[in-house]
Amino acid sequence: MGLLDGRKALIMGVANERSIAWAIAEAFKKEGAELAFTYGAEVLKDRVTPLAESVGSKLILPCDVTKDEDIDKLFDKIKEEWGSLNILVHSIAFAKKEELKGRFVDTSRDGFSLAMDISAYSLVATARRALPLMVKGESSIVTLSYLGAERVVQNYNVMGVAKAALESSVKYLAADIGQDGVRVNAISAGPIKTLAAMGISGFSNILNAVKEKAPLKQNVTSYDVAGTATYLASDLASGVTGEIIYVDSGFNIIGF
Ligand code: 0WD
Repeated sequence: MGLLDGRKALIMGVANERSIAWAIAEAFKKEGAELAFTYGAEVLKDRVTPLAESVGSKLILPCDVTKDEDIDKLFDKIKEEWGSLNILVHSIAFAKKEELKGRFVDTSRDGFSLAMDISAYSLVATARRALPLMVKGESSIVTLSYLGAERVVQNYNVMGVAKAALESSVKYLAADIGQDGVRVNAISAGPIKTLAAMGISGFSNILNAVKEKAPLKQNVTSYDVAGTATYLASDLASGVTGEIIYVDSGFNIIGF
């Protein structure tokens, strides 16, 4: 018997097989979940489709989270095909490359809004549409954050501010929709070499620092993150909501 037998999970944020969302999808599949996927841009369709099909998914839908009509259509389709939903994985973030280097003080108005919109507001926008479909007492929303939300990480800049908004949104959402029997949590993951991470200037220095200083003396993999996502999505975490859970080899506890 799997931890997620009979559960329906919508996975948002697979760009390729290195994506954290993909490792989560594989782990969910292993535990018996039925999966649907979204892709954020038409260019990603050809990459996401074979991956989704390899885990038996028939629902592979477009959704650019900056467009309300895309989100509406996505959840209309989920309602039509599934009727209900148990798990929403939000593994989406974006900032313009030029904002992920240099001085934070130089952040542009456009760059700030775009990072906030895609990386933080999209959680609220998708949760609102998911909520009417979610099964009371058996539903969970999981998003991905990073330590840069609460500490200054060089070059992470506006994305750190967006992650702070995301983590706060997790708490406000959890408090708001707990009454609907839906839990909301974030995983604050250690650095992992993915497409999104490669956009951060000096990312390999971050990987090296974690390996050297974290209690476990190694970097995490997307499979470490997927394990915690599976727990949060399952009934094992039935009493857990509004939390930011670190999966970072313990790096966040280290002071001087
Ligand atoms: O070190 C890391 N990789 C960490 C990532 C450490 C801690 C947290 N995270 C977070 C990221 O900030 C993000 O929230 O994990 C989440 C997933 O990131 P990832 O797996 O590292 O990166 P990636 O495989 O690039 O997936 C992010 C995806 C996008 O990929 P691209 O590379 O095309 O930007 O977010 C999606 C897209 O699939 N995305 C969108 N989806 C819908 N609408 C949009 C959009 N407008 N923009 C980006």
